[in-house]
Amino acid sequence: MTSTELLYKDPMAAAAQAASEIASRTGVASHDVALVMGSGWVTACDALGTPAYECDAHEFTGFEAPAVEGHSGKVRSYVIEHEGKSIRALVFLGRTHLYEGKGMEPVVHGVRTAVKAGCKVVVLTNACGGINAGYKVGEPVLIRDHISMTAQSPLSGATFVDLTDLYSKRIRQIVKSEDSSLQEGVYVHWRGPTYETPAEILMMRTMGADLVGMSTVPEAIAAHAMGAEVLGISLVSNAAAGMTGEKLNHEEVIAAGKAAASRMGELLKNTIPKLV
Ligand code: 8IG
Repeated sequence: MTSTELLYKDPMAAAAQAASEIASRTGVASHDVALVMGSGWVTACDALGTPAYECDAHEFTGFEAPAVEGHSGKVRSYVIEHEGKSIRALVFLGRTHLYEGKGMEPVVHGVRTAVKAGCKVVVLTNACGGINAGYKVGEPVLIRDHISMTAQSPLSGATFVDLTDLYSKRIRQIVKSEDSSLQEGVYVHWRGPTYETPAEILMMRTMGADLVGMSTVPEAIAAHAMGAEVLGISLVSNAAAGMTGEKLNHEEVIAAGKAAASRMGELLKNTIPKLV
């Protein structure tokens, strides 16, 4: 059986296999915290220092080789020293999205691997559209709760997992004590790859949504179901459709990420040791 076949046939076995490969390749028997860096967040990693180990994600079981050469996700292992504590962070640069059409398994394989590798806390970052008019472009917002508009779950079978504290209140409080200017919001998962219409954004706003994006929710559910605590941080990269009269463009998203990278990097570096 190929590594991709194993991913679809037995996703937990594929994650356990990838985790043991990561342990032997990095020489770190158990990692403490996982970070998934979404678009715009990759440069925030610079604040974490020099990685102790880095390779292409597809070298591990269940992670697919890139469709376009040079666009592979990377896996890094960091040692973060802070106030006498030493934390091992497993960092995924880039993620698989539901809109790629490969199903749920590749979308949640990174976080499942991370939890199998020992991570008790999973930090999910993303770039998103801002629905709440109180947010500025370039502002990081903590995810307080979500609304799934994909009607898809990474779980199947009679696994009735409670999601009332999916985005850990304990962790949100620690992060806010580090930066009291951080706001919180409700994140909508939209499959994409198209952005929303203005009418869809009005619907979401009416439902109580603040942020909208195409990731994070399946990973949060998969990590939580395995017993990890989840932190979600969204970088507001554009005003959602119909909010300003402007069209959405990908360049704006990249620019917002670059502008906010150092603030977010410092935030991650200072908070991560306090989470575990
Ligand atoms: I960056 O406005 C980014 N990702 N669904 N809508 C959705 N995803 C996004 C958006 C947005 N901006």
